[in-house]
This record gives sequence, structure tokens and C-alpha cells, in this order.
Amino acid sequence: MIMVHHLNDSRSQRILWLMEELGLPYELKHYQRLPTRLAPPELAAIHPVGKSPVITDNGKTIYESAAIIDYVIRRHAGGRLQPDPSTPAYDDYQMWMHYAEGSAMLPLMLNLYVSRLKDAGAPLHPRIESEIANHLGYLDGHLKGRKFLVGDSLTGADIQMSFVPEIAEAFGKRAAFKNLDAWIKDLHARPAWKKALEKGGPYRFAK
Ligand SMILES: N[C@@H](CCC(=O)N[C@@H](CS)C(=O)NCC(=O)O)C(=O)O
Repeated sequence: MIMVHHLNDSRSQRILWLMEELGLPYELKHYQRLPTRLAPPELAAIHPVGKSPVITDNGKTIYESAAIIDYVIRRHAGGRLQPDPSTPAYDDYQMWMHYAEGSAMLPLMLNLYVSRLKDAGAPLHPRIESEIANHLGYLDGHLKGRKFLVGDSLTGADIQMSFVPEIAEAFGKRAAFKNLDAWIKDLHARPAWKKALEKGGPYRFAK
């Protein structure tokens, strides 16, 4: 059975959501962030990077959220939550799966770290701000008139990308992007998302 190693207030919330959408049985192991907000050392015993999400399944350990979502869908979903791999929609799906952590999260994470430099970080902020606006604007434009990133039903790409507007909101940067805001609010209204929230415990990015 899949074991989801879940760190509070983290990207692993979306893996719980994936499991709930699919109705798959899973075990959940909770880890609490240290006062520094870093992960506890126990997570490094599961995967050397020591971060979450990470899953274990029949002796296999998988780290990196897009790889986890892809693995669970390919191996356990029976064709659900992804487009047919022979279609162009699947190429779009793959793009969003990689885009989340490969591009969209970078300026948001830079914002988090550079803000800690206070005044010393000031020269970097204009570029960070313009890149956040670039990526959120791209997403917002894509979501105009759509309920999902690919096709007309939920896919793993929506789940993978959901952390981007959640973090943007935590930095007060989502409100201007109305389509993005509507999309994530719709996703947060899904019963499986709510169930994952109950199971995962308090999640500060649940907005
Ligand atoms: N790109 C990785 C990022 C994983 C990651 O940075 N996870 C954070 C939580 S959102 C973490 O474990 N942070 C604790 C730490 O760095 O000690 C993924 O998407 O899985």
C-alpha cells in the first residue's frame, strides 16, 4: 500500500488530495516542521533530500511531487486523471506537470528567501516581482473561460499546479489574477480536497 509521508503546511497536501480524488487506500505518516520551518530529520531517513512530499510503495521510494503524481496516476489510477497519452492534450498535461516546480514556483520561492534579507534584498525585488507577474499572468490568461488546465475535467496537472496560487495568495499576490483565483477556489470546493484537508491537519495555504 502507498505510504504518503506528509509534512504539515507543505506540498504534500496535494498528494493527499490526489489519493482522495482517486479513492485509493493509503497510509499517512505525519511529520511536523521544526520551529525553523525546516523538515524534521526523520524525513531524511525516507529519502536523502529530507523533504516532502515523498511516498513509498512496495519498497519503492519516490520523491518530487510531479513524479509522485505521475507515478500514482500511471500505476494506480486506471487511466483516470490524465489525458490519453496518445493525444496532444497529454503533451499539454506534461507541460503543466513540469512547469509548476520547474518555472512557476521559482520566483515565489525567491520572494520568500530574498524577503528575509530585508533592505539588502531590494535590488532583486523588481525582477522577482516581474517574474511572479509573468507566470501568474500566463496562468491567468490560460484559465480564462476554463475550469481545468487541460480539457474539461480534473487532471493531475490541476493538482500539481494548485500549490502555485496557494503560495501566491500567502504573499498577497493572487488577487489581481481573477481567473486563477476562481480556478483555485473551485478546486478547494471539491469534496476530495476537503477530505484531504481533514486528514492532513491544519494547512496554512488553504486559501
Ligand atoms: N520540488 C519539490 C520541493 C519539495 C520541498 O521543497 N518541500 C518542502 C515543503 S513544501 C520541504 O519539505 N521543506 C522542508 C525543508 O526544506 O526542510 C517537490 O515539488 O516535491
